[in-house]
Amino acid sequence: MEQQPLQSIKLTAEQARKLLYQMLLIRRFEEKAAEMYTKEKIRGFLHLYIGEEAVAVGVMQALGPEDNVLCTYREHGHALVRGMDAGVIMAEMYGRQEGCCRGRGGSMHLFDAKTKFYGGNAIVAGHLAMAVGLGLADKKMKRKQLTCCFFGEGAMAEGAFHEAMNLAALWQVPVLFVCENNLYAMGTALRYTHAQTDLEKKGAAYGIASASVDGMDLMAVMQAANTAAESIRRTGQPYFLVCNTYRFRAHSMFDAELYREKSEVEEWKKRDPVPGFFNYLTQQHILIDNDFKEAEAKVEKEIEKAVEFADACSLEPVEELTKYTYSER
Ligand SMILES: Cc1ncc(C[n+]2csc(CCOP(=O)(O)OP(=O)(O)O)c2C)c(N)n1
Repeated sequence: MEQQPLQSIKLTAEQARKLLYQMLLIRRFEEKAAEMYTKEKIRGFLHLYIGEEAVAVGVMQALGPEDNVLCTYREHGHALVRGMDAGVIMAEMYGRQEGCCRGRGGSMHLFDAKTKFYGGNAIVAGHLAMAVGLGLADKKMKRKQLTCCFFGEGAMAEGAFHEAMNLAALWQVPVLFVCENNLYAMGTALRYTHAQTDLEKKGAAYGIASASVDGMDLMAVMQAANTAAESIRRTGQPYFLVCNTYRFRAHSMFDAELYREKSEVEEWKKRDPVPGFFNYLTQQHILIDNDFKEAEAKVEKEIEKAVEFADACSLEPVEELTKYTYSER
């Protein structure tokens, strides 16, 4: 499907500052998380979103507080943009009881019912079925909201993806499927796992309205997400959006990155979505250099506050560990 021209979105300086803040917040939060991981304050798994920020920020602008959001385990950025507190997220990653899941979920399982942020899901493609369920519930209850489900292209090689797409199309549920195509599923390149590498065609094959967009370009993602959300709200039918992006860091903190050339990563970094967006803003005379400095300073404070909060949080007492489980047995 053809994208509409980018010029159709005009940003005010205030909107531009908010978007720039969100982009920088994700970038710096993730850098800090990596640092805290090497200091062993964060343990277990940690998957960074650096390089992919324009997707979460861009898509989230098309959503309202009533909409449901589901993500993969690479979800810190989405949680931040959705409005979860950076300190509470950091505390969760530290495994502290003041975290959003009392430290029991960690980095991969952020969850916040208040902002309708339904994970943080570690099973590849598992949450697509949940998204269809949420969409079906909303449809049956005649609620107007939509469900937005982010997933990697690796999920599209799973049976659960095809089952979810089939049911979404069959039941006509208001779900926005957002594929964050960063070209690699752990160490496996797209071309080794997908017979059809034009991913948009997989949504279209189920009769679902489908489109692709440059996921390194925030303005383009916003435009595509607006079109998608508008289509779902108007028709009540699902929509499939592929955002072509790239992760600048390793799959997780345990990855020697032997499956791709450093030169490839450097090539993609030339299209870094954070400076890319800021350059667009200055070229369009929407913001000036000082706005970038101000956004950086504001983000730095926010992150410092988050770390201070997490550092001051406590571990759950051992005798409480079986609390909040489904069964006492
Ligand atoms: C059902 C299932 N199979 C395998 C895994 C192991 N695994 C964790 S991440 C991952 C790669 C997923 O890649 P992709 O969906 O492209 O997302 P990305 O990590 O690139 O954001 C795999 C295979 C898993 N978590 N769940």
